[in-house]
Amino acid sequence: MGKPLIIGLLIPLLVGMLTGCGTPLDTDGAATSRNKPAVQTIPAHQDVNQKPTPVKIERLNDHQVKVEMTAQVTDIEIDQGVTYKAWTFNGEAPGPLIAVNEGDTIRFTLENHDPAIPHSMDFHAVHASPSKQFIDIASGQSKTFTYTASKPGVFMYHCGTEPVLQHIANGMHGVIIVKPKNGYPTDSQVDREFTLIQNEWYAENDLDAMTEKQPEYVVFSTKALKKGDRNTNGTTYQLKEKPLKAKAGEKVRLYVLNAGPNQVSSFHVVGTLFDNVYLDGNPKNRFKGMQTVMLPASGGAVVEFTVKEAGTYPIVTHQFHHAQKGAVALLEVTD
Ligand SMILES: [Cu+2]
Repeated sequence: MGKPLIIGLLIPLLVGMLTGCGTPLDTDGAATSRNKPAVQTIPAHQDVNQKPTPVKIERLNDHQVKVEMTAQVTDIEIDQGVTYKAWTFNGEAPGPLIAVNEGDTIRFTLENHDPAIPHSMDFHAVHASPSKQFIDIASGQSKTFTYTASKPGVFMYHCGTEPVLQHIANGMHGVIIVKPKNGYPTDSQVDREFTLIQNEWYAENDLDAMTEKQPEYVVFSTKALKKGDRNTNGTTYQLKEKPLKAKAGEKVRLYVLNAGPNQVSSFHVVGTLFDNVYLDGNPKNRFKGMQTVMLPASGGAVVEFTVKEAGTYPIVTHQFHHAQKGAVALLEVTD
């Protein structure tokens, strides 16, 4: 090896050491900029607090349903005394419950009332081309889409606008129940039913915290299945302070969804075993005697259990660091 070659190799190395422009630093720099949030705060949202807009669900005929929703910015209480400027569907977080029948065609309209940014809708309950049917709707615009809910179950819906993590974590998620054509085999045994949704809240609109998966709170909420049911946002311990109620000996059904966006739910009801679990709410996915149901982010289930005697039954995610952050509900059972 001649001198010129050694010098040729040494010079760039020395220059790199002196200027700090070596390969490792370049790689680091690139990784950091890739992970930087595209949007950190939206100054245009600062003074916006749009009051909730009731969802419109109208049956057009035996197999067609019209659903009209809004994307909007609304303050949501996520913990006692803690308000979050949430990005929402209809001013609720989680968004309103949508219930349709298996085989229904959904004529869905989303109006974007957000003064600053686009939003969209991704229904997990349908087969659709995302690049045509789940597209962004600009601020102040509205669009209508048509698709069919061909499979029964308990499904997630969410905003799919980039960065998706930020839109979901800021509140744009909810549950759509597609009722099975022939019902569940256990329909006649069920005395009481509720919905229960788990989701995480991060430091307000902080995409770094969302990306690092460090939730401030993990919460349960319930959405009204029928008139008179409660309809809540995702707030810590609210269903512990005001429990769900049942009578001793009853069979209770829960439609559960883990909206995430990042964490798994190990869904468990203390003091009982599940008589039946229908994973993702499909009657064909039936399991017996389970203690805990694992719900991936976006996963749903129908769970049924019998409360044999009076008492207070905690409903938790058995990932207890999340129970510690707010994900505990109670079922109060009386004689
Ligand atoms: Cu959005």
